[in-house]
Amino acid sequence: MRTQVAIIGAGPAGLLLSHLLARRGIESIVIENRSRAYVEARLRAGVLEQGTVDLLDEIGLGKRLHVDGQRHDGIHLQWPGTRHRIDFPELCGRSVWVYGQTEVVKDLIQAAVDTGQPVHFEVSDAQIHYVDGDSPSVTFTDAAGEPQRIDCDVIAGCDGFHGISRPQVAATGQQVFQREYPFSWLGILAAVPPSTDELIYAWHPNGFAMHSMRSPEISRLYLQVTPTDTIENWSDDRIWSELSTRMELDGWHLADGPVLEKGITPMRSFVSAPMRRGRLFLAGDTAHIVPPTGAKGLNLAVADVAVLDRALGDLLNRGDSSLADAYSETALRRVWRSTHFSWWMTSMLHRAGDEFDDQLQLSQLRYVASSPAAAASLAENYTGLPLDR
Ligand code: FAS
Ligand code: PHB
Repeated sequence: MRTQVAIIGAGPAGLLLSHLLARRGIESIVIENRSRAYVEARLRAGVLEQGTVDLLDEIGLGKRLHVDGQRHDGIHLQWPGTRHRIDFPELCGRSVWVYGQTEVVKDLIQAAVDTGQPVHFEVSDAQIHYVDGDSPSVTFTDAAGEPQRIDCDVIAGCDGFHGISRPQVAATGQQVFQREYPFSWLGILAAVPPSTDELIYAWHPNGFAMHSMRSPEISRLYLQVTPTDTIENWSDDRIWSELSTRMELDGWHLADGPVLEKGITPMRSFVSAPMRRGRLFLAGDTAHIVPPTGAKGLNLAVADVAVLDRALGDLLNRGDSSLADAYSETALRRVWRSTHFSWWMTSMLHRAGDEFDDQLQLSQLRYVASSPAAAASLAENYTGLPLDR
């Protein structure tokens, strides 16, 4: 096969990039090693930044988001005895939307189907070739077991943290910055109406807890657990009991109900630089991972792709490589901003140290709740800085 951009990975990064490039008249082919049903059902992010929503609206992919998603004008920070609301529009003039990543991926795949965008699911043995020249290619085995090759001008590595793209960059010199946190998140999806209209991030002596949601009927909640903890240690009853303990507030009750899904996710910060090697460009989780406390993962993948789309547009439509040559540096500026904010939110809310650390965290929480300047800083980072910063 021959195309202009071979995209590895049909997650949010790869799918959105193919849609943006098509709007510039640039052809691409997406390959994905999982099935369509698998990627559409993979339970992940829940919050979209204002910039992400604006971009989806701009390209005509925001319709269902504004029907099934919910605009949120704030979040709550909580510590024993206090629940404080951060008012986004008042502090920074922006909001966020709660709309599951599963739904974003469904909308992006449907758009690919509607526009005839080639997406090959259930491929295997994908390999990247000749990225240092100007005729790179990707080989793979397709779902029917047939060997395939895509000759292209550019390869976009959108294959996530465990993909094959980052190792290609590592082979010619890579800087890795990472931090493993001494805790993980136990997440549940529950068939119970949310007990709160807006997200609650709660500091508690037992550990962090969070209340989010997916719809008026479905709740999404998280608990800080140890990094070696296993889901077998956590019965549904124990999960609900601990969530209730950590989020309790006079006069407020956490409703429980059937747990539909539960799992434990490790927490890490990870940045790999540069995000390019020759004609291979990395975007999304393949290049960086943030702890989900700042709701940045999916939104950072979108931000990478928005920058990469413009760069490839100039490169492939006008032969101008200046934005492509600046891509890694441009993308990494926002990666580090989101990485810092995610680390800051995580460090403020998760118990991991001694009483001295506890007092620092409680002081930080009280300061954010009492200082409009501190609250505005949280608000503008949480709702997302404009994509061009
Ligand atoms: P993705 O990982 O989504 O997509 C990469 C795609 O490439 C996958 O479909 C994969 O199957 C495919 N692929 C991999 N190797 C391949 C190969 N060799 N050949 C072909 N295809 C290949 N973010 C938040 O903001 N909030 C959250 O609460 C949150 N929770 C998360 C929970 C978990 C368990 C995980 C893993 C991530 C979570 N994230 C969260 C982050 C997540 O949403 C990512 O930021 C987002 O999926 C990034 O999108 P992509 O970069 O497209 O990577
Ligand atoms: C979610 O709803 O899954 C969610 C929301 C906000 C976060 C992390 C996860 O910071």
